Amino acid sequence: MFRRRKPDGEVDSREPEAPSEPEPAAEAPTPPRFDRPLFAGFDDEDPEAARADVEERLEHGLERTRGGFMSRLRGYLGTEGEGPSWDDVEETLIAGDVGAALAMDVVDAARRRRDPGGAEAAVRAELASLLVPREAGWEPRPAVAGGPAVVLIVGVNGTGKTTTIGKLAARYTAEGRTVLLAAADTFRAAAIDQLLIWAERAGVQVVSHAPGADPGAVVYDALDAAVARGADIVIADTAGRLHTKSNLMDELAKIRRVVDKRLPGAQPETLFVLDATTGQNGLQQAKAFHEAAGLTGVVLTKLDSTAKGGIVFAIEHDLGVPVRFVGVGEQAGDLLPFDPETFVAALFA
Ligand SMILES: Nc1nc2c(ncn2[C@@H]2O[C@H](COP(=O)(O)OP(=O)(O)OP(=O)(O)O)[C@@H](O)[C@H]2O)c(=O)[nH]1
Ligand SMILES: [Mg+2]
Repeated sequence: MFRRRKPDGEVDSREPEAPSEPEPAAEAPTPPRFDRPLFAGFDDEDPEAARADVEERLEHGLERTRGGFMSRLRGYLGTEGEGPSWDDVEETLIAGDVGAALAMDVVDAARRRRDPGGAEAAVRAELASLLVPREAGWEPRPAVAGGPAVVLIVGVNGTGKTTTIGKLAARYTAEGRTVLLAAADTFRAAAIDQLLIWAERAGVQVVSHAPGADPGAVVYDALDAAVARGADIVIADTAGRLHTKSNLMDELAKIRRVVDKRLPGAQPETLFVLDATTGQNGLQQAKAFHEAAGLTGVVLTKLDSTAKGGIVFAIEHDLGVPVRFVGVGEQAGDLLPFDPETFVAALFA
């Protein structure tokens, strides 16, 4: 089923529909789908409770990592007597996806530190120092008066882009913001339908064109619609798979030009979605996207599915770009805001 662009530039932004199912009987409009407590880290009411909530959920999401390389690491670092075998520490960091060069640097610096807190405190401090500084409570903000905040979600196929958009839409809606989604992954018809399903769950509108349509035109129309409707945030899904890698990068560059044309100075947040289970490979992809598209943040998905969460340190250190959220499951509430201190505390908890 194709969602066509109507004549005169009018945007087709219908509610999602099930492709070939018979029409369901008319139902009352769905009530608000999400309670605020579903989403971790709202801090307008009780910042301490919000922080504790994120920490608890993160510890749970990091269970595999904590039982995996972190458990071994803590075992080596806790050795009494003459101190740890630093070779074992280094190997364990590499096994946890911190990366070979970085693991060596961390160990060298930790040894030199002669931390009065011991080897664990030294490694912990060195790991924490790899994470880039950031403002607390970051969120996408409009850069142009009267315009929406613009978020482009990019990354290779299957990493969790569409799911992350669904989670973000639900989260920001629960915060009381108006979210509009742009179905700019027009490469596959199923991608549009998947976005529509998430949009329905979150109760947000989608601007979509037919499969195969120009993604730039979808984004342009979404920005138009957002301005007309006074939406607070536009989040654009983009293709993770095109015929060639250069097609993919060209398309992203074009989408950015379209944003600039429709909302000059909009400074879109370009969030790279990285599947934590792909480890150092994923990091190489991130670097390629960063060169081509200028990433402003990373969303690390499937952290719940890996025992090697050390990739966080490698990404931030190598890219110099902050992780903004981590995905710890497939449900709407399974996206946690990322805070370096909380993350390191959860790893070593
Ligand atoms: N366990 C877990 N699964 C996740 C997470 N995020 C996404 N997934 C799953 O990963 C799979 C791929 O997610 P999608 O959102 O379709 O990925 P995508 O990047 O949009 O994929 P393409 O559109 O094919 O490029 C789905 O089965 C999601 O449920 C996460 O944080 N944890
Ligand atoms: Mg997708």
